[in-house]
Amino acid sequence: MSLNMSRSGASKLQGRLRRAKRVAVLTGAGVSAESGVPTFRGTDGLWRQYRAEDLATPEAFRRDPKLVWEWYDWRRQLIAKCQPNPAHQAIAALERDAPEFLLITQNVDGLHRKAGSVRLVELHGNLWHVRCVRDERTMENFDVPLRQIPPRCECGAPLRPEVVWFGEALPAEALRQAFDAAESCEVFLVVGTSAVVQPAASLPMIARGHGAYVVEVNLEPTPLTSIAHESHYGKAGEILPRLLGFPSGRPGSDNFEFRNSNFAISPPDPHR
Ligand code: BJW
Repeated sequence: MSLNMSRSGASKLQGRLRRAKRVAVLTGAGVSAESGVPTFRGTDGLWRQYRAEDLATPEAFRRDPKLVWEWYDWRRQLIAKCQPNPAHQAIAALERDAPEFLLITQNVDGLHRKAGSVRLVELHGNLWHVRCVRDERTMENFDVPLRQIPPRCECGAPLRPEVVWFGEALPAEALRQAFDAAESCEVFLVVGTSAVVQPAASLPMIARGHGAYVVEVNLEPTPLTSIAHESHYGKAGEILPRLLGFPSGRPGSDNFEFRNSNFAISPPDPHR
């Protein structure tokens, strides 16, 4: 049962942000959905059409690198046409205002960077980076479509996408920064993730455990809803700019109201 109780009222987020020295944001596929990037687990999600075991594991790549690369080539072609949306832009604007800030994204599409985010870690890698399976060298590759499948390194060995598949370790430095931010931030904002994939899904719990004010934006309740101080249900591109006080995508305007989002706020915590 969710601890949140539904009632209309003002979000405390902007006040918390004004006072906060350290802010962290965790994003998932939902933040890019309005840019046209498919999510994984939604009604039209990738895992509804494809089996993760066939495409997003090291075993799948060893078994059939051509099939895996064809899938990534299709996604790269689709994502190459996508632009950041107001949710990406609001997060980039939030970073410009925050003394200490970290954007922790599970997304591999590169849209946060395109929106102007700088202080970010990509926990699950980047679709536009490739890695040699022989010498582990990584490089950028923006070929759309790919010239050959699988693409090859100068050394002749196949390249793989520089993304994190199930059963693989996340990039150590990115993970360290993400945990540090979760443990030290005063505000932790979670946007557009189903919060089922570990270890990313633990970060909001860790932040909450260390005293952060946790706010979630999603189309629907998630496993995080019960621990979030505020949950806002609706499209991130519509909710976030208003929630953060950048209704026209620009920082500084404070005049937003909760008209379209269903807003749930937790009961006050006497220990905070
Ligand atoms: C909107 C919206 C709108 C829509 N506005 N909202 C502990 C317990 C159980 C299992 C494990 C565990 N620890 C590890 C595991 C195993 C596994 C795991 O978590 N499995 C679970 C699924 C059960 N984790 C791993 O294997 C990880 N590795 C690991 O832990 O290694 C340990 C190790 C250590 C040392 C040595 C070796 C190993 C790796 C996880 C890798 C995940 N990879 C993928 C693919 C990346 C590459 C690619 O893109 O091709 O990452 S899977 C996929 O899921 C992708 C995503 O980043 C990730 C999360 O998905 P996300 O972003 O949450 O998307 P959705 O679709 O699930 O949700 C979208 C949300 O948005 C929904 O809630 C919508 O409602 C919402 N939404 N439109 C706002 N407009």
